Amino acid sequence: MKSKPFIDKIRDQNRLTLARALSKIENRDPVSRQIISDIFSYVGQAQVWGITGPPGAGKSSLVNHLIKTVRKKNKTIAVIAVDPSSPFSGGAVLGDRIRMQEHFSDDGVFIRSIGTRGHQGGLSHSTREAVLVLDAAGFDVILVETAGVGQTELDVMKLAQTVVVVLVPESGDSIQVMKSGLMEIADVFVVNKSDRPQADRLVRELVIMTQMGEHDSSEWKIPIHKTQGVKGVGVEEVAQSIEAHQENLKKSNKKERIYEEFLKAEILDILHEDLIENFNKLVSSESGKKILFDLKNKKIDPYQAFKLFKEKLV
Ligand SMILES: Nc1nc2c(ncn2[C@@H]2O[C@H](COP(=O)(O)OP(=O)(O)OP(=O)(O)O)[C@@H](O)[C@H]2O)c(=O)[nH]1
Ligand SMILES: [Mg+2]
Repeated sequence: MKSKPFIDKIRDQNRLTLARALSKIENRDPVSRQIISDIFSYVGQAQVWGITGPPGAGKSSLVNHLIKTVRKKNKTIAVIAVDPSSPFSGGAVLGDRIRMQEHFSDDGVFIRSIGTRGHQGGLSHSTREAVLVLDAAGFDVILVETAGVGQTELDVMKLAQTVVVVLVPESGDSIQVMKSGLMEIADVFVVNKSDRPQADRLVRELVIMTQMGEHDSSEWKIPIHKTQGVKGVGVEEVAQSIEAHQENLKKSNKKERIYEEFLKAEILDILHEDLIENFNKLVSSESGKKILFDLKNKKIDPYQAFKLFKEKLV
């Protein structure tokens, strides 16, 4: 019996095919270009949620309960846990496995982690392409979780339509939130571990901070929720705010703009990857070596060398 074509297996949400496709993408295997080309006509339907915040804030615990709210509505969900520090992946990291294991036998839930595999800069590229594949596969919601507050995490969050920023009382005051760049990307704030002291103080600070950022009464007002991730307290309200934000995006045409930015970023990443690859080939070729030789001997300066490379690259 002839096996089904690749795209049909993706559309069937065949676990093995999805896992293999995502591994190729994660490894930046040249095959991933063909994968994206095969699936692209099916993308653009999914809601893409991002969840970020300091390590250990309780994001995965919250995601575990958010999955339940999505499933209650009979919608399907794919979760991508992005782990910049880990060269290992190909499955969920151990902690996530434990925290989300109750969903592993549910066909409507797909969980996968993505590490760097030594391609630090390519993490948002891999994650974006993973989102494209899962979108084409027909998942209603794609949830991307990143841990940390660095540039990589902020870059990855750019691909989400709705970003939930999770903070905890002990992660410091709101000044640190301002400095970390989380303020600019947050559509919904969550103060998790609200069973601990100081949670109310952080909420009050966030209320003041978000009000300072509002200029226009028609603008989206960033909601602030108190939660307890392990028990799921307050998660229903977070899910409602995410839905409200998605509605707001649709009404204000912002969803279109976010999608355009998403696609622009994809082209830019392809351009970057392609240039680097060609440059690396060229620099070790005979003509590349000649340019380097002339540069070393000061026959040309770095900008002239760049021009010579550029002529050969395009
Ligand atoms: N006290 C308390 N502990 C919590 C709460 N939510 C999560 N935790 C605990 O916090 C720890 C980290 O939870 P995770 O859900 O793994 O946090 P995370 O943000 O996904 O962690 P990383 O992905 O490693 O950054 C676990 O030990 C949880 O049991 C909460 O509301 N209150
Ligand atoms: Mg986690």
